[in-house]
Amino acid sequence: MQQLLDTAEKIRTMEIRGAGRIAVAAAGALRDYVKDLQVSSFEEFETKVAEASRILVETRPTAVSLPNAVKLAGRYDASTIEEAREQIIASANEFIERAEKALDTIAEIGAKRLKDGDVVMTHCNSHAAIAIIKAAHKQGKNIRVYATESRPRRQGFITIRELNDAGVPTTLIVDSAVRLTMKEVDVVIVGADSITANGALVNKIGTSQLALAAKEARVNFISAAETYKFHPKTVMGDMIEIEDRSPDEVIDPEIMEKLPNVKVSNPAFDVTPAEYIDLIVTDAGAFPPAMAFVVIRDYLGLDLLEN
Ligand code: RUB
Repeated sequence: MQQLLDTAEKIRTMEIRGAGRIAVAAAGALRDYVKDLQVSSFEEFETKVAEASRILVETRPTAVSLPNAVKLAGRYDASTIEEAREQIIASANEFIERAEKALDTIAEIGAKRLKDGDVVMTHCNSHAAIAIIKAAHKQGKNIRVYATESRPRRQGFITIRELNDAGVPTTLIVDSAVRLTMKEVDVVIVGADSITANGALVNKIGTSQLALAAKEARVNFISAAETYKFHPKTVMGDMIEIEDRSPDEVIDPEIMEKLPNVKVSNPAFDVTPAEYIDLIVTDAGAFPPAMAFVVIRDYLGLDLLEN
């Protein structure tokens, strides 16, 4: 259990972050927990797996990759402990493998949308978005990137390091420079934490500002999203919770102490409506956002709706 609790803590504190990474880490943690689980009855096994799944899912509320991963990794249809254990280990390994392959497929499909000489803007740090940029660069296309800083956690610094290491010419901008810079951009590529049944994109706070500026400048806006980032429960009308994080990420607590009339709001994600999105590049193909329900039904399965 300690290992699973450690992984949960790393997700909560964002030592492990990004929708894809937290999904893979959670699937691996559940698998390793089940491997060593000592119980005296099948009922106890079921209770303990459900409890471990809940702990992982409750670490962060917005990225649906997390509950989807835990459900897909935790799948079993067995009546003995040993059978169930084997099935969960196999399901988790299958999920992790699928997640890794998905990035390669997204890179391959997405790179076709980039032309030699294109200028790309990206936001925060998305492995799926970066996979596309790197693939196009590797194909010999001359790609330049504008990467936003992404306050308050500055995940843009991870992005510029990764692009630097790949040899992609990159310019860092502060978040408020997005609209001014958009006139030099050919395509925006961002990741996804969740995609709803009506094709809306939930991603790092500020993503919707890139989308607004892109629409105004007639720049294509693409989201790179593995199929496990589509949100099954939104089919039933469920709303996605936007994570509210600590004010300490935005302002030094000592400064805050001296400002008794000031509050800090620190929402971590925002929602970009479908009409601002030209294309969602997934491991099942590149679709317009209007196809989101079909992706949920055909590639995830509506059985994910069950608790
Ligand atoms: C990360 C973020 C990323 C998506 C997609 O937010 O919003 O754009 O998670 O990333 P945080 P990836 O840093 O708060 O986790 O493509 O790597 O899954």
